[in-house]
Amino acid sequence: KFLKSHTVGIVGCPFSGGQPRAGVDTGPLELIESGLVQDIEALGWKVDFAGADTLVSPLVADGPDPDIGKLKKPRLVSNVNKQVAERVYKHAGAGELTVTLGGDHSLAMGTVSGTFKAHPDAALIWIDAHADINTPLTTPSGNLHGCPVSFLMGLPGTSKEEIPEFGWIEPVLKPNRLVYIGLRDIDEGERKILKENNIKSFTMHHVDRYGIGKVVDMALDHVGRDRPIHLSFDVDAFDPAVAPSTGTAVRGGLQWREGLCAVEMIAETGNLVSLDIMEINPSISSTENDVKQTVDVGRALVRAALGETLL
Ligand code: NNH
Ligand code: MN
Ligand code: MN
Ligand code: MN
Repeated sequence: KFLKSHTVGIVGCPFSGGQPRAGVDTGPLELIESGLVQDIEALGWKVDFAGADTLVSPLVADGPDPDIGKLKKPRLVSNVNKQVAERVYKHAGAGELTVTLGGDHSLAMGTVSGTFKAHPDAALIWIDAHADINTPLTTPSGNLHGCPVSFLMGLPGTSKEEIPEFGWIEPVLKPNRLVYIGLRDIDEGERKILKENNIKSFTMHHVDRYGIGKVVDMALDHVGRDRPIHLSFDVDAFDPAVAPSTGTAVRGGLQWREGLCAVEMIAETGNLVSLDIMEINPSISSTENDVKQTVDVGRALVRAALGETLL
């Protein structure tokens, strides 16, 4: 409906500056090397990807980058995301289904900006253990991977006047176009923001209580079934037993089939225009198998989004 061709545009973002743990920047390459492009082609999609040597850069700061208030590496995060937004817009504007491989979740500043520039009426579905809606004023950690949604919504503390370093981000996201699934680790300030802005949030409690199918149906009903969808998937939404190689694993998450079923249902609407796979960190593992399992679930999410299990 919203795509002009049966083409997947891949944006690889080897970036870890939105959080403190090294290794998440190697996520995109692991996914590519695992055979992701071949997976996509096998499902009958064309792939628009210039190769593993064309991932987003720069990966390091090009000058001093002191904290702004509590925010860590603010200029680096901003600069990388501005590039990501342009890359995503190039694909989304051409009518491709954009798949962005992270990298840490601060990258959603760029991916959502790029998608919404091409599809201003889009909805954002955020599947994550965390709400990532801290503002520069509420963030307990200063890690920008916990803040992207607040910038996209233009919450207090994120305006051009207050923080010109992020002035390129337009507040494109309305609270009623956003829905969360999988939450179970929410900061105090975030809880307040979610309530005050009436943001629909399906926590793990709702998944347990209603089942994932009903939850996704309610989520789609809430944002509307006739608009483009950007799905931002943080692999820490999964239970640590399913996706162990990630920086901030939280017990009690989605099982393998629950996460995939959610993505399949979103794919089934025919409205998916943009997908983020975020926070795979191959450096975090207690066994060799942990990394393989986490990369496998990331690949499976992409295939599910492209209709693998829809006959
Ligand atoms: N809420 C915490 C923070 O803002 C943790 C965010 N960590 C994530 N988000 N992994 O998905 O620092
Ligand atoms: Mn393209
Ligand atoms: Mn996240
Ligand atoms: Mn998370």
